[in-house]
Amino acid sequence: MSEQHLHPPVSVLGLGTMGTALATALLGAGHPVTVWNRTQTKADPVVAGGAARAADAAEAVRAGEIVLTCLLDHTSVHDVLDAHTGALAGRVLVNVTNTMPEESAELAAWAAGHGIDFLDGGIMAVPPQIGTHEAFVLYSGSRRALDTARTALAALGDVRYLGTDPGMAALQDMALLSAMYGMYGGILHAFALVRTGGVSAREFAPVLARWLGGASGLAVPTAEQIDDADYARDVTSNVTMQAAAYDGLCDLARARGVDPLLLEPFGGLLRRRVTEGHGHEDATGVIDYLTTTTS
Ligand code: FVH
Repeated sequence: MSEQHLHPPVSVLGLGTMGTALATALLGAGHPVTVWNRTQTKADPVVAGGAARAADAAEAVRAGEIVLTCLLDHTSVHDVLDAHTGALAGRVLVNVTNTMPEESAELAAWAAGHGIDFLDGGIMAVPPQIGTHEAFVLYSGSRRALDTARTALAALGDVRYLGTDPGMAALQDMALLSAMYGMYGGILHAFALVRTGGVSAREFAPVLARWLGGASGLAVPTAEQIDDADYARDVTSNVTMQAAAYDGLCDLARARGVDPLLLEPFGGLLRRRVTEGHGHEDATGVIDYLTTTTS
């Protein structure tokens, strides 16, 4: 197998914090890497690390069998690539810029219209995790693009392909970020609460991390209740009990001078489940207030 086949040349367009981490990981895995960034000086560290500097985006596109875009948003992807569709034709374009599912679908249609093999990616890692076992990246779109780029993409993190729907990676990326931010709000509230008792964040962090690690186990049984539409199965903590306890959380926060604004909405939904006759069920049924679709 040729060196070019084992380590296809990759061009990275966009050298912000994440793009720099991606280019560095690709270099570390032995790929020839060409880089371009709007503000040229940001390329200096990866060029010093062995990447080739492209004079402009067109040169970068031409240098890569695989073109990886890591820019600010959907608009910036078009800003950078629209003038280079001719050079992109026949190449694999992997876009790991955060986009909404509809924007990913738009990019896929745009790419198809120009003969570009398109894969959309959602990076589930922060820059220092890139290239470590902690990183995984969701991909969706062209299967052929995935097959061509797979060895290069494996250098960035675990490759998780979600199928040909180009918006699927973005949808699941947004869902995971939504879950993370919900959790992060809870973490900040918890730190604020213990601070009222003189407990520092550093002191509390280990037990909080242990608790959250265990709480992640909720995902699977909750999923089973949702998919089977059976919120009364295997209930260990009924909603009536949870709503009462939850009110206590908000009351305690107020009494301690901590604003429960991040907690209150969920409490209202728990109470509504009780009022509407679901007090014997698990809290999972709250999902029915969040969505009008069931599939
Ligand atoms: N950093 C993170 O923790 C997250 C992890 C998950 C994935 N996100 C997404 O990755 C994309 C890039 O994020 P980033 O952290 O690298 O962001 P910045 O450091 O702010 O770099 C932004 C780059 O985009 C370039 N850029 C912006 N607008 C344009 C434009 N109109 N034309 C050309 N380039 C543009 C910017 O260039 P410059 O300002 O240096 O000239 C940077 O290279 C992002 O989608 C995250 O959501 C990161």
